[in-house]
Amino acid sequence: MVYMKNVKVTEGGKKFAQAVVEILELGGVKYIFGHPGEQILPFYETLRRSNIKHILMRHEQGAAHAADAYARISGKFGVCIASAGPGALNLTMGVATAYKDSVPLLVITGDVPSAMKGCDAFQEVDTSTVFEPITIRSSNIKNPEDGILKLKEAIELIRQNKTGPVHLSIPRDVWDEEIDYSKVKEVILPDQMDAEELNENIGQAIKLLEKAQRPLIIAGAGIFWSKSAEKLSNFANKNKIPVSTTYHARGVFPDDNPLFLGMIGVRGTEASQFAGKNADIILALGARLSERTMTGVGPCRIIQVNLDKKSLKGDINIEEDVGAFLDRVVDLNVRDSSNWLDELAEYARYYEIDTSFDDVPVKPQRAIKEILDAAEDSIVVDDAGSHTTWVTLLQKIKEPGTFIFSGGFAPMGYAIPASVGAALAKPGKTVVVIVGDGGFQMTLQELATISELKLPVTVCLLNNSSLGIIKQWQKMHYGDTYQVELQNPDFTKLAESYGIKAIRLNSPGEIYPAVKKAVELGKPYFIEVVVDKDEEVPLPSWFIK
Ligand SMILES: Cc1ncc(C[n+]2csc(CCOP(=O)(O)OP(=O)(O)O)c2C)c(N)n1
Repeated sequence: MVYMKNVKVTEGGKKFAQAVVEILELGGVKYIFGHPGEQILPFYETLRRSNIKHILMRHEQGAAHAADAYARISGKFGVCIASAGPGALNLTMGVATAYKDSVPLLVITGDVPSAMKGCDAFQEVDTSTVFEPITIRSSNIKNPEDGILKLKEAIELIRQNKTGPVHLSIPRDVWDEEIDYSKVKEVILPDQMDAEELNENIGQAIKLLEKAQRPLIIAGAGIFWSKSAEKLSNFANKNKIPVSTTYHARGVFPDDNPLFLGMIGVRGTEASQFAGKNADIILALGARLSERTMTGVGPCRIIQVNLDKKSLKGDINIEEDVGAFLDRVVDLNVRDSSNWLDELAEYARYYEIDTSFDDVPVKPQRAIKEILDAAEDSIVVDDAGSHTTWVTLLQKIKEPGTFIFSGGFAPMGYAIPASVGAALAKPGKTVVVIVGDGGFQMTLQELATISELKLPVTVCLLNNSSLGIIKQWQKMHYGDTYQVELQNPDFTKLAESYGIKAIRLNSPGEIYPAVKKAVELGKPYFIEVVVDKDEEVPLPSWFIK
């Protein structure tokens, strides 16, 4: 049970919209990413006079992706808003993306006036039913008192547990209603795992870890959310336990630590795959153990520590923040496992990718290597497509929160709007976007947002005139391609029309200096690289079905 202490609301004759703004201000919200509409206008009117800056995205999907990226980079929760019906439904792609990767988001949508609900009113849709499967909680607000309670609960849920988006749907009339504070109930969050069960499971986990002969830690993004990267390093170093990370957790354990084995799962390194298949005990910390990660895991006992109850599937489950768990095991001493470490030393922790091609059109792996080298001090935001594989295989990550991508839901079109949230989350840091020509055309309208805010975002568009990864799958499964060639516009002219400086590159030697220069300028910049349309990404044998 958790009682929310930190958020107070000034009492007396206050409209709900005003109270919402005050609660958000007190909750430390600096930015709200959104797009207005009739049913949320009272809230916009109040926002106009607040300290919170509203970022006008050009599509609600962009608002959700920007808020998601803001959260992923800052480690705080993101906020996105939209109007009723179409506005709300446009948010869903971004909300689902955040849900899949357990990103804390507060999602607020307007709704038709209470009296019209259920009357098939203009723009009416049962938003909560739509949002229910893609949020940890979705509520229809009935009155201001209920709204205050649900908002405080939402903030507390996402701030403390950080396991996904919470949605509130607020009818137009409720925004303007005055609150009767005597009717506002106390916030009570559902209990987490029963304390007795938790202690028993922790006891069992410690016993197992103490006698492990071939232990492996799988570190997930929960380490980032709980800001426990240092605790993880201390624990692994002290006990000499090797560490693999999931796709999302890249950066939570230093690439240059000899205990680091690289990523595990579908894109796993040799060392991680071997360790996962041969470990006797796996300690999964803040990882949801998706089917993609589990392709790298063999028969063994799994201790899973995760605040997100829905992801617990280990032999011993500990529903707890990973940082709190690591505090509990600080004195633990596992057996000497030097034989196991010697065995693992035989296997590669990095991918061997040849990028030395000088061909024109440029090979995508060469282009991406040049871009990543030039972006080494920037936040890199990646989209979904064949370029994602090259980025995954080539990128070395120094610290958490410097690389984000569209994750477990993997929508094309994530990267451009996400760059807006990423840039605002870390002022002073530059952002480099890597996106394909297909994904770019799904959310390119956010170039307007980037340009208007003069954000230090360099967009690197890899133009292979096709939906590259789908083309590759079609060839592999059906021997031919269908509906995957793209007739593209002149991308540089398009970017220039948004007021963004743009260039097109055709040869490999031009890429590094161009990206470096763009990053140093610290202004919106657009670089199109024309790449080989027939180059395919390597597929690991366990990925080919
Ligand atoms: C919104 C959405 N629609 C469809 C897909 C399926 N899909 C995944 S990657 C891809 C092609 C991406 O093409 P492009 O952005 O040009 O990148 P490339 O593969 O060529 O590097 C498609 C259609 C998806 N992930 N998301």
